[in-house]
Amino acid sequence: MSDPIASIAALDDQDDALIPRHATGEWQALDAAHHFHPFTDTADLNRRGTRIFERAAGVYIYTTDGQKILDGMSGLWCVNVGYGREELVAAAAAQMRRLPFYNSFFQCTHPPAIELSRRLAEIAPPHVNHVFFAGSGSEANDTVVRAVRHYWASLGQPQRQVIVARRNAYHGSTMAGASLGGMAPMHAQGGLPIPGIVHIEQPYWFGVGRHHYPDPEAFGRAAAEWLREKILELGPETVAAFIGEPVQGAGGVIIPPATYWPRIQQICDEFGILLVVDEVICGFGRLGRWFGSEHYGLKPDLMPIAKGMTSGYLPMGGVLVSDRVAEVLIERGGEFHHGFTYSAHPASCAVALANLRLLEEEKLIARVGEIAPYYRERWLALGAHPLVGEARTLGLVGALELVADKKTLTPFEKIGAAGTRCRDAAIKNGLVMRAVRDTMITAPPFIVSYNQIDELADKAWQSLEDTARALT
Ligand code: PXG
Repeated sequence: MSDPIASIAALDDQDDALIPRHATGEWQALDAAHHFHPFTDTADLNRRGTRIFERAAGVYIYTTDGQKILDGMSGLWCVNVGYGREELVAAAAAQMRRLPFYNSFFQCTHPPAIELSRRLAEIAPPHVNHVFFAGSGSEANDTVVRAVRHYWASLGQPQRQVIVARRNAYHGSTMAGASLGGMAPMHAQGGLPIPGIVHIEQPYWFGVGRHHYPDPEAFGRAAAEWLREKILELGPETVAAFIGEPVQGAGGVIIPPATYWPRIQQICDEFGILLVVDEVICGFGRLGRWFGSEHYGLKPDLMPIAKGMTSGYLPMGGVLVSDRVAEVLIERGGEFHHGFTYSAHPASCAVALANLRLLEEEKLIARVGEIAPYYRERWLALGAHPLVGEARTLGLVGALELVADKKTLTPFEKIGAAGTRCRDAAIKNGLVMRAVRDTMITAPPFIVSYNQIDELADKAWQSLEDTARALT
C-alpha cells in the first residue's frame, strides 16, 4: 500500500509564504507567544509544550515530528468520514469559486442553503421539516434558548421561560450554551448560568446512581422522575423545555439506562414542555442511526446539530425544527430577531451536502452498526484491566472508568490525575484517547477498519498498563 503521508505530500501545494515551515520547537515557541487555546491553563500548557499536528489521512493524524497517531476521537467527535476526503475538499473549492459568501438575511438565499435544508428535512424524522443554520453547536444552542422562549411568548405564555438541563451536560461555550451545560467550572467563570436555566442530576449510573440503585434500569426511571419533581417544584406553567444529549459526550460518554429516555419523553408530553435533543455528537450516525433520537425512539421538538454535519471539514451548526415549533414561529412569531453572519455559509453547506452524500453512498451509518459489535467486544475486554471499574460502549463511542480499587470500585482520591496520565501514555503509544476526569473515552471515525480497532484496543491496553505502572 502506498504511504498516505507521501501521497499527501505530493499533493501539497501549500504556499510556504502563507504558512512557513518551522521546526517543532519554533512552532511551540510562537504558539506560546501568541495563541490562547480553548479550555486551557495557558501557564501550564506553556510549560508542557503543545503537540503540533500538520496533516492527516484516513484515521491517522501526523505531528510535525513525524509521529503517526490513530485518532480515536475523530478530531473532536466530528471527522466521521475520516481525513483526506477529496470529495469534501472539491465541494468547498467549487463553491468558494462560484459564491464564497453571501448572507441569508434580507430576503436572500442561495442554492447550497436551499438544497441542504431540503436534504436535512429528508433525513430528519418525519415531523421535522425546517432548519435554522448557525456556525457551531454553541450557536445552535443559543438559538435553541431564544427559539424556545420566543415559541412560548408567541403562544401567549411568556412566563414559560425555564429550561431544565442536566448536571455534567455539555451544550457549548457561549453564554447560553455554557448555561445549558452543567459544568460547574464553566459556571464559576463569567456569572453563569444565565437566568431561567436549572439543572437536574444526570443519568450516570456508575458515577452517581449505583450506590443507591444497584439496578441501572431502576436508576434510569428514578433519574427521569427528577425531571417531573423539578417541573412540579418550579410550577409547570413556568417550564419551557427540557434539553439533553442522547448520550452525554464531553461529560464522559454517559449512556443512560434504557428506561431513562422513554420516561423523559412521557414527562415532557404530560406537561406539554418542549423536548430538545442535542444531536451535536450523536447526530449523523455516531450511534448507528441518523440521529440519537431514533436510537432512543424520541420525538424531539428541536434538535441542535453541528460536528458530523460537515465531518468537521468546515464549521457549521444548526437547529432542526419540528412542525409543532415551526408552525408557531411562522404563523404567530413575527420576526425572529436572531441570526449569524455565517448562518448557511455557502461553502459549509456544500461540504455538508458532499458529506451527507458520502455517508449515503458508502453506507457509513450502516457500517457503524456493522462494526460496532467488534468495537464493543474489544473495548469491553479492556474492562478486565485492574485499573478499569467499568467499560461501556454504544455505536462508536466508548468509555472506561479508571478506579483506584477494582473490587470496591473506589475512585481515585485526586480526580483526573490518572486520566491525564493515561491520556499522555496513549499519545506516546500512538493513540488519541480522551480523558474526562478519570474516564477514558474514544469515538473513532466511521471508516475505522477491524484491524484499526485492534490497534486502538491494543494501544489502549498498553496505555492502561503504562498508567498502572506509573501509579505504583
Ligand atoms: N452540544 C454538544 C452535545 C457538544 O458536544 C456542543 C454542543 C458545542 O458545539 P461547538 O461547535 O460550539 O463546540 C458540543 C461540543 C470535548 C469537547 O472535550 C466536546 C465538544 C466541544 C469541545 C470539546 O469532548 N462538544
